[in-house]
Amino acid sequence: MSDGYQNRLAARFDALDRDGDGAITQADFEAMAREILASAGEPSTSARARRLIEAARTFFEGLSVHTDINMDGRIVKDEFLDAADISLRGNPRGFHQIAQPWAEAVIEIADRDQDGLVTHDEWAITLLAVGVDEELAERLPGLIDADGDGYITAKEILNLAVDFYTEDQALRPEFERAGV
Ligand SMILES: [Ca+2]
Ligand SMILES: [Ca+2]
Ligand SMILES: [Ca+2]
Repeated sequence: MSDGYQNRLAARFDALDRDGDGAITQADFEAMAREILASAGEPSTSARARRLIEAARTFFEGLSVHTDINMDGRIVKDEFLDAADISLRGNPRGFHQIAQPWAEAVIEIADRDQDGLVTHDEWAITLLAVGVDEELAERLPGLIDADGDGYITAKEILNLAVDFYTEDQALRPEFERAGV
């Protein structure tokens, strides 16, 4: 495992541990989902809000299968880093499966005007909601929009997320800090 990969995942752990209690839990993922809903002005009772909260649960459970070694519902940092090294690094297909429902649900919420397309501005709002700083939130959408059509798709963010969690080599600096 490269130092770069380890540092990237360690920073990711700190970001995912929303309540800072030293472990990633279901509650942290729910908090992240609720922050995204709040940023979009989406009531948490709507059908697509419920899909997001459900997807957060599925994402957490998927990660747990790979990382919560003692199965106590709390992923502590050592478990997270050891398990990422063993079962996520170099396993793009496995991570893709874990993260796909989440990527699709987040895209659905990010599409604030519900026209079926997520603009760069819409995606920047979502990035801010998950803790990306303003300067990066402005630049990232242009980099994530791989086909340059002006819209961010679930596939485009999934590709980035897969690289983020599974690629041992350094990513471009913006992507190193990008995690969703
Ligand atoms: Ca926590
Ligand atoms: Ca839209
Ligand atoms: Ca695009």
